[in-house]
Amino acid sequence: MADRLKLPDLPYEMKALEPHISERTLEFHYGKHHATYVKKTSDAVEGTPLEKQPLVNIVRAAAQDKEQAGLFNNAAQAWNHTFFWHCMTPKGGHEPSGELGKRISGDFGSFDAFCEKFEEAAVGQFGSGWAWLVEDGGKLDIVSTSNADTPLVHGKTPLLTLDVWEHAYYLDYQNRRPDFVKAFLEHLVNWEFVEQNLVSGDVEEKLRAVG
Ligand code: MN3
Repeated sequence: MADRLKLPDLPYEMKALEPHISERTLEFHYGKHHATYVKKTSDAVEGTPLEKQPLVNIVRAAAQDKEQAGLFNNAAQAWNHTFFWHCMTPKGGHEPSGELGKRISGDFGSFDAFCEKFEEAAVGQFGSGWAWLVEDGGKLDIVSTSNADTPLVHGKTPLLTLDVWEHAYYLDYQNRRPDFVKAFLEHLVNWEFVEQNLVSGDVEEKLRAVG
């Protein structure tokens, strides 16, 4: 049983991702947008059977019920954002080696081919959404989702994500989403986190821990 949902700590300082993502962006993106998704989710489940459930269970339960679309949007955004923060680290972005490097080369041809396909998904997502590296039936794949939608409810295991809502980059890059995507891949991706999602332990436990 989990405690009442609260905004998880960022895994780094607000200014740690500069110059690629500014402190000001994180003050709004984490401190306002993410905080609001968490608060609305927490308020919505208060006094319901979902109240003490881990966030990932709330996301999946809400996805099953059309009348819970509002809860789904807030809960999925709360989960997606926490996952996204962990996908980045200061001085990240180095080409992954080891098991993950092999899997990326095997399934996409090369790391460069992976980057090209991920960029296409992130830049090509029309309007608000997310680009993802997922594991799907034992194979790595890249997908994009709209608004709050998340691979968690499509039977895929999220390994890496990038938020391409305008609020993620507008203060730093204005309309230049491709520059934001490039900076993410070249300087920010926490491949150690991605590899942990891929190869170790109980995936469900990891997904619960993120929330
Ligand atoms: Mn966002």
